[in-house]
Amino acid sequence: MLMAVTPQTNATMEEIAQVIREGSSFVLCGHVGPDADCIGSQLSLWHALKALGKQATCVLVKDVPLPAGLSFMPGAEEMIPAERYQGTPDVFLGIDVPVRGRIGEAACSILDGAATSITIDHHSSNERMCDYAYIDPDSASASILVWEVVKLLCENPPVESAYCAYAGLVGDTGGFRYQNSDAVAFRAASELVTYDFDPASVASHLYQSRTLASVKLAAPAIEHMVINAEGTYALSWVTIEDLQAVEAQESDTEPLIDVLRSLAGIRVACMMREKEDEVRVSLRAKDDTDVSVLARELGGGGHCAAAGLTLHLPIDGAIALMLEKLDALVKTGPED
Ligand SMILES: [Mn+2]
Repeated sequence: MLMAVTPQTNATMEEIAQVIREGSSFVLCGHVGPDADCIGSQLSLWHALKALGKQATCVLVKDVPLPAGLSFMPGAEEMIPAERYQGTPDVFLGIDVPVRGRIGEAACSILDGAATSITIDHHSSNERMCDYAYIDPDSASASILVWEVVKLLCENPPVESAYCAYAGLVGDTGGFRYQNSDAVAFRAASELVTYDFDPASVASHLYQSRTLASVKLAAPAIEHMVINAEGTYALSWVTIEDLQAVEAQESDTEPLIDVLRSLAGIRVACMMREKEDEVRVSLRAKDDTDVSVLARELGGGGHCAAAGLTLHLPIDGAIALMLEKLDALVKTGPED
């Protein structure tokens, strides 16, 4: 681990905890297209704020229901779309998100109205969105950073805070399978599971609760799969028609990239989803190949091993472009 926090970081955990202690009303917001870490890290802190008697609301960037697979987290039912939030909080908390571009207009105006603002995150970026920022790209999840703040705030953190932080960590490490599963992540996990909850229930909710439509979508994804001659990357896609054929929701496509990633020899997996007038692209690396560089080149972002982007192209054009970019990416080889 060479670098811990980013240059955008301008506050310690303790300074952030102090700003939180002084506030009385809070809005917590994650990124668009929330995942388990995004929801888990917000809710972990939300439960702590509630335990401290603070007024706190978790807002969703878009007015769409939470993916069904994430609603198991305690407090998820109380999250509201940002545009329905009324008022101006003392503190805006951007959690698992470092840039305004990923929180949407409604949350941006809450942020602008807040007396002060804090980012706790593990995505690197060149922008500082909030007054106070703690951003550690080496952290496996945002939730274990949030957990450190929770422990500074609460002498006895509520079990829900630990549960949600653990769920975020399991989500962002793929159940401790990805390269970000480092000693810090395992230490946090071993501490979190001392709280009174069943760790296996998190795995069951995240990995063994797929919809039938989602499992059926693996068929077209496998059918479309393209693997390069060297067998080092796999690309596939599902079309709007594929989704309609099995009555799938957008969130049903999430686990498909794991089908590609599971192939032996594959270094990079690329899963694409056709939408109304764009194509959503997910990239994953199994070695040190930095897929976030490619994502950023095409207007997206993310981490070294997990990144995403949106192409405003028809699906055929998007496939051709990604094949060309992936050829170039795997030619450069992983960093040593
Ligand atoms: Mn995250």
